[in-house]
Amino acid sequence: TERLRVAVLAGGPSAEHEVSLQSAQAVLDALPRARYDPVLVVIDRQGSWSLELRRGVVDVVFPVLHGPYGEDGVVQGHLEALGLPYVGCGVLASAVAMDKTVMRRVFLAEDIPVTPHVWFTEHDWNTTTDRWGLVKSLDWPMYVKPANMGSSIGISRVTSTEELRTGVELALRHDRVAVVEQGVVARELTCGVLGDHDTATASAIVELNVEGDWLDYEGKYLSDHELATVPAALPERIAEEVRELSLRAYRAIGGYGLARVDFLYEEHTGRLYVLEINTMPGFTPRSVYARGWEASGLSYADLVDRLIDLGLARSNA
Ligand code: G1L
Repeated sequence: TERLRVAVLAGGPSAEHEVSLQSAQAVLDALPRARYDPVLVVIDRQGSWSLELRRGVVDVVFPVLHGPYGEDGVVQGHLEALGLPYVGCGVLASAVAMDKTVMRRVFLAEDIPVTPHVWFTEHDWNTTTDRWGLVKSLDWPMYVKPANMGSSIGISRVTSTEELRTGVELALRHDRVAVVEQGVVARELTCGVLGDHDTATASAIVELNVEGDWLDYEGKYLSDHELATVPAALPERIAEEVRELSLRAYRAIGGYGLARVDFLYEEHTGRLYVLEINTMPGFTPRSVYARGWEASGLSYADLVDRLIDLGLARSNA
């Protein structure tokens, strides 16, 4: 039987260009040659593709891209327009997950708990006569972020009105919308989701044993995380709730293929908050996503296999 031609799409006009190339190599290495005939397609920093993709040239595309363009639905839409099957979430889920405010509004509409926060536009900030009023529902410390979560730049932890002002100004240099989140002291958990929109399942839960704040947030999840506990030591009732909320969050954004859902667990109140859903999580064999599935009995090679099958199944639907 013919081997499946898989284009692994990597690079892109993003700060994480190099990370993407390294991860793409891990995906390439994991593809069993008996079933797959892989080709690496590199998008350079200017946006040029090393190989033009069209039907007949490849059977399925595996995007391994980071940030705006790769992760926000733009590439997914491009592949849809070309009529090419691809792995992972579609246009809508990718775009929703990329915008912190839209993601939270979707979660709130579905009664999925999120941390207290507010959002406002650059225009709101510059025209209000009461800037303090914009955030008065929140307690210190607060985290100020650009709404578009393409990267970890533009984020600050603030503990006074003066720091708030500089933090908002920094965030608004990266996006026209800023989000201010209330800091919550809590354990950090993450859970992998895999499958189609309706029958997806959730992996073992991973705890990130990290000091302090969320400033290096992306780095914590992207890098191979030595300080992770797999599976997390949790009361069964909490573990069940994490898995259930993960699947609800996935369905709320219209997820397909995979996503990683990150949580805060406030131990003293027993409260769980969904921090975010990531449609293109770190994906090397040592990533928290892969390790969660490994603890659930799914190897990295199985994971890649399953994702490719799902990508093909969607396009046949
Ligand atoms: F296509 C998948 F499976 F959905 C997929 C693709 C890429 C999942 C996760 C990733 N991750 C990335 O591309 C990365 C840039 C975050 C590096 Cl691992």
